[in-house]
Amino acid sequence: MFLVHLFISVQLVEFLHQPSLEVRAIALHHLIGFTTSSSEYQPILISKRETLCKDLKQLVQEDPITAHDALKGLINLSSDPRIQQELDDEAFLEYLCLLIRVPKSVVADPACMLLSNMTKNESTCRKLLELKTNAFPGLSDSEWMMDQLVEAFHKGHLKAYNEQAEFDFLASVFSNISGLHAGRMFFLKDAPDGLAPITKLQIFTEDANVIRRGGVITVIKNCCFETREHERLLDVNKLNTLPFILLPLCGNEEYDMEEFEQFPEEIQLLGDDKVGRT
Ligand SMILES: *[C@@H]1O[C@H](CO)[C@@H](O)[C@H](O)[C@H]1NC(C)=O
Ligand SMILES: *[C@@H]1O[C@H](CO)[C@@H](O)[C@H](O)[C@H]1NC(C)=O
Ligand SMILES: *[C@@H]1O[C@H](CO)[C@@H](O)[C@H](O)[C@H]1NC(C)=O
Ligand SMILES: CC(=O)N[C@H]1CO[C@H](CO)[C@@H](O)[C@@H]1O
Repeated sequence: MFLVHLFISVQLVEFLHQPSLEVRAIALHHLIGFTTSSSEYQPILISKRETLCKDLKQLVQEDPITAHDALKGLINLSSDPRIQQELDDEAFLEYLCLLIRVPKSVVADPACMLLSNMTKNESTCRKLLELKTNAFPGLSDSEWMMDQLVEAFHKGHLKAYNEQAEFDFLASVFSNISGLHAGRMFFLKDAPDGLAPITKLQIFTEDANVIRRGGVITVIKNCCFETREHERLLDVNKLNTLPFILLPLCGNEEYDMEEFEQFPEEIQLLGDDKVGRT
C-alpha cells in the first residue's frame, strides 16, 4: 500500500504540469489529501517544491474550483518555511491580493488565509509593504496594496463588501506586518485618505471573531513599541487608541465618580450590561 501511495503522489505531481487543464485539475484534487502535515507524503511533496509550487501558483489562476483546491494545498504546505520561500514572489503576491479584493471573489477567504501563512516570512512582509497597485473602484483610491487590504478588512466586516468573504485572516497578515518597524509606521502614519490605518483596525478589539480580534490586538500592542508615537496614540483628536485598549478589559464594575470621570468618554458611555472579555 505504501508503494502504491508513494507512486501515486509522485505521479500526481508530474500530472500537475500536463497541458490539459482537466488532467491537472483532477491530479490536483487527489493531491490535496497529501499536502496536510499529518500526511506521511508531505515530505515528498516538499522535496519537489520548486516545480510543485510553480504548478500550484499557475492553478490558482484557473477557474474557482481549481483555484480553491490549489489554495487549500498551498495553505497546508505553507506552514513549511521552504514553501514560504517559494511563494515569496511579487507577481504571485499581486495575484493573491487581486483574489482578495474582487468583490464577488469566492476564494477571497482562502487567499487571505494563504497570505497570512506567507507573511510569516519577513521578506514577503517587506514586498507586501512596498507593493503598489492601481486605484480599485468601490474599494480604495490609494496606490498602495496595503491600504487596499486594510480597506477590504474594514469594509468587509460581516460580509458587507463580499457576501462570500469575511476577511478575518487579514488580521493575522496585519499582525505579522506589525512585527516590522516599517509595518508599524504604516499603521500609524496617515494614509492618502487622511486616516491612519490603525484607526480602521482598532474598532475591532471586541469583535466576536477571535482571529479578527486577536490580530488587531497584536497590531496595537506592537505599535505601542513605537514610543515616539505614544502622544498621537493617546490624543483623542489623533489616533485615540486608548479606549479601544481599555474596552476589552472593562466589565460593568462600579467606580466612584471621581475615578470614573478620568476614563475616556467611550468608556464612561458603556451600558450596565457590558461584560469584560478575557
Ligand atoms: C497556515 O494556515 C493554516 C490554516 O489557517 C494554519 O492551520 C497553519 O497553522 C498555518 N501555518 C502557519 C505557519 O501559520
Ligand atoms: C524568506 O524567504 C526568502 C526568499 O525570498 C529567504 O531567503 C529567507 O530565508 C526566508 N526567511 C525565512 C525565515 O525562512
Ligand atoms: C508572523 O507571526 C508568527 C506567529 O503568528 C511569528 O512566528 C512570525 O515571526 C511573524 N513574522 C514576522 C515577520 O513578524
Ligand atoms: C485549508 C485546508 O485544507 N486545511 C487543512 C490542512 O490540513 C489539516 C490536517 O493537517 C486539515 O484539517 C485542514 O482542513
